[in-house]
Order: sequence, then C-alpha cells, then structure tokens
Amino acid sequence: MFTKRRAIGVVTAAAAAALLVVTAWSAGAQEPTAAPAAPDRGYYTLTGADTVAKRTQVISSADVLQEGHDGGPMELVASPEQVEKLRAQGFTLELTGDVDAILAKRSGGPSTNDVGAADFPAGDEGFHTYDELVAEVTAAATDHAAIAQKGSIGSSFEGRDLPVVKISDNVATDEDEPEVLFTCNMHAREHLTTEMCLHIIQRFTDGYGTDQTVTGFVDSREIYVIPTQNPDGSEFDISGGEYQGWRKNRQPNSDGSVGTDINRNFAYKWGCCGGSDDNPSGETYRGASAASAPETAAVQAFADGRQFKAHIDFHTFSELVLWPFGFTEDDVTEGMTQEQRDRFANIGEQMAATNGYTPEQASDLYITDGSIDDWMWGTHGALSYTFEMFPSSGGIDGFYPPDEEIGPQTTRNDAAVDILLTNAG
Ligand code: 0X9
Ligand code: CA
Ligand code: CA
Ligand code: CA
Ligand code: ZN
Repeated sequence: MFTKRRAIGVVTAAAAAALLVVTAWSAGAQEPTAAPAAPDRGYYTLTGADTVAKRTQVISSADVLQEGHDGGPMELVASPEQVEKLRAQGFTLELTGDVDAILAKRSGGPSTNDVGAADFPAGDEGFHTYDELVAEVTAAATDHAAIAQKGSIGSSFEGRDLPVVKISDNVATDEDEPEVLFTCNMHAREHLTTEMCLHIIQRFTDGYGTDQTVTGFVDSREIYVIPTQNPDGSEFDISGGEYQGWRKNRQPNSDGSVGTDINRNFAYKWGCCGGSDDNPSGETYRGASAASAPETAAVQAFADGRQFKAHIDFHTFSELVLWPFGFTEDDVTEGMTQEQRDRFANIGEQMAATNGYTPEQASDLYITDGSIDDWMWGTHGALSYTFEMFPSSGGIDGFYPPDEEIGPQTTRNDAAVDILLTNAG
C-alpha cells in the first residue's frame, strides 16, 4: 500500500495534498468526463472508515496512500474490483485520478543518460540504480578498508546480491561492541531510503578521523547497513523509463500475480491480526508462509546470527518515527512492558525532535502484522524503529521526490541516527 497515514493535526496538509493530486491529474492527458470508466489503478477518496477496525479493513484490501483519522477521508489506489468490494462493504469511494497517468506525467520520459531499461527517468539521475548502488558501496569499503567491509546477506528472488556493509574500527574482528543495524528499500518505490542508507555508509566512512562524533561511533559500535532489501522490486519500479508505483518483491504467486509485501512476511505474529492481505494480488500480501520471500529469509538469518541492540528500517513517506508493536493497538502487552514502551517512546520522541517527524506507536492508525520492527523487537529484543521519510503527505508522487531532495532529506536524519547509536550502548 502507499500505506500513508497521516499524523493527527495535519488535516490541512492532507487536504492540500489531495488538491495537488487532483490538479496533477486534471493537467494530464486524460480529462475526466461525466462518468469516467474506472481506471486499472484509480486514485480514490474513501469515506466511512471511522474506526480503527474499519481502517484496518480498508488497508488490508487496497493500497492506502493517505490514512484519515476521526472519520476523515482516506486516499487510496484501487482496481475496479477492489472498488466494487469496498463499496459493497458500505464505504463511499470517489474517483479523483488515474495513477498510471500521474506516474507517466511525473516520469517525464526516459532518462537522457539511459544505460538501459533500469535507469531513473530524466532529471532523477541522482538516485542510484542497483548497479550504481553496488558500485558506491564497493568503493566505500575499498577506500576505507580499515573500518568498512562489504559482505552479503544472500540473494533476492531474481538472484541479485543483497549487500551488507559493516563499519567499525578493527572491522575484520567481531568485537564486543554494541551492534546496530540500518535497513532500507524494503518497499520497491521508496527509493529515497536507498539514498538514506548510502548516506549513512558514506558519512561513517568518509567522516572517520575528521568528524569527532562519527569517529566516536565507529570506534565504539559495530554499524551494519543493508542498503536494499528489495533490489528486484526497485529495478522493476524504474523499468521502461517510467515509474511503476511498485511496492512488493517480484516473486510470482500461485494465482499468477506477482509479489509479496516483505514488511508483512516476517516470522513474528505473521498473519495474526488482520494487518496483512491473504490475497496474493493485494499490495500487503503476507506471502504463503512466514519468511517465504527470500529477501525476508535473508534479513532474518542475518539478524539471527548477530546481536543487534538497535535498528532503524527506513521507509517513505509521511515523516513519522514509529515503534512496535504494529500488530496490536495495545501499548503494553506480552513482550512489551510499560517500561519498555516508555523507553521506545522516549527515544522515539528524542529522535523526532531532531528531524521534525511525528513520533507514535506503529499501530496508532492501523494494524500491521509480520513487519520487520515487530520481529526485531519481539524476536531479538532490538530497539527497532521504522522511519517514514519525506514528504509528510502526498499522492502517489510522494514516493518520487526530485533528486534534489536526496541531500537535505538524508542529512536531516543524521542527529536521529546518532541518538539511536548512543542508545544502543
Ligand atoms: O505499512 C508499512 O509497511 C510501513 N509503511 S509504508 O507506507 N512505507 O508501507 C509502515 C510499517 C511500520 N511498522 C509497523 N506497522 N509495524
Ligand atoms: Ca533533478
Ligand atoms: Ca570495532
Ligand atoms: Ca560484535
Ligand atoms: Zn515502506
């Protein structure tokens, strides 16, 4: 899903975002007619989801982009079949745009420095394709061999290597230092997060020996960075010179559809609570079984072999700092004492104070099950957060900020990353 819920108190921003989407569409090639045929992927405003249960119901059956609260409208992407189903469930849906038309307009045609089907569209070349990412990560490790090592956690469904970079003093030795993990690009279209992990790698390698804060963390921590958890999906998303709005991995399903939502496939409370889709064509399809996606299995096996104290999984968008659990609305439950919850909230609030994001429990607006943060905490006791990066709200194009945002939006999280590293001690 575009799974974008919005923090309480930004109704105006959401309304503005909705307007922007309508404007973008109206300016596109296809003008609305009196009775427009439902597009393959329509952008809709939905009303009638006035409880968490109803919102969860909508979210597990369509690609929700903007999560309303207090009965406010939700915005979502839906196929004609999904629309029919939601209307039958009593929700009111109003068509406001054609997702494919919006994406085509945003993409602006093939890149001028195109190196093949999988380059970013023209004007967005600052984003790294998979090959460019691997080249950067390899260079960082080669150029800083004393403190950085490139390894692999396994392969994607289509066989792409899933690199991991370790950054620490005496990098070749497994020392008794707190281990911290940063993961990115689990959802294909969330390309800004790949840049976030790359920025972390570059900051903690290039800054070593000159930047005192960086040097202190490299000397006292073992920092692991997995810059992409879904290379097949992200390459697919930029294929054909046009953004595809793709979320899941690229593993085929038994019904002929493609993709598992990796963030519903983790083996903690997998499929427990209505926070994922059992329909393979759904955007939050949880997979045939826990860790059925090779990417999930690789991340799990890697984390099982280490002792991570703290973790951030970067996503886009909504500008949120989220903590577990997502599978239950309860703040405190089995596996989460009041003290632990308060620690999550306290550190989450500290981090949010540095980047201007909104801190809250993951389930505050809807339930998710099988997510990485619940698994990292529930299985390994790691202080695990999900960051939803820039922008704070938007339509489908919220996943495709201009590459000029890469610098500002990644450095924006430096202080929050440092707070996490400090609290891993
Ligand atoms: O729904 C998700 O997987 C994440 N949002 S996104 O729009 N990037 O897809 C949020 C996951 C937050 N963590 C939990 N809910 N456990
Ligand atoms: Ca640009
Ligand atoms: Ca070390
Ligand atoms: Ca160690
Ligand atoms: Zn995501």
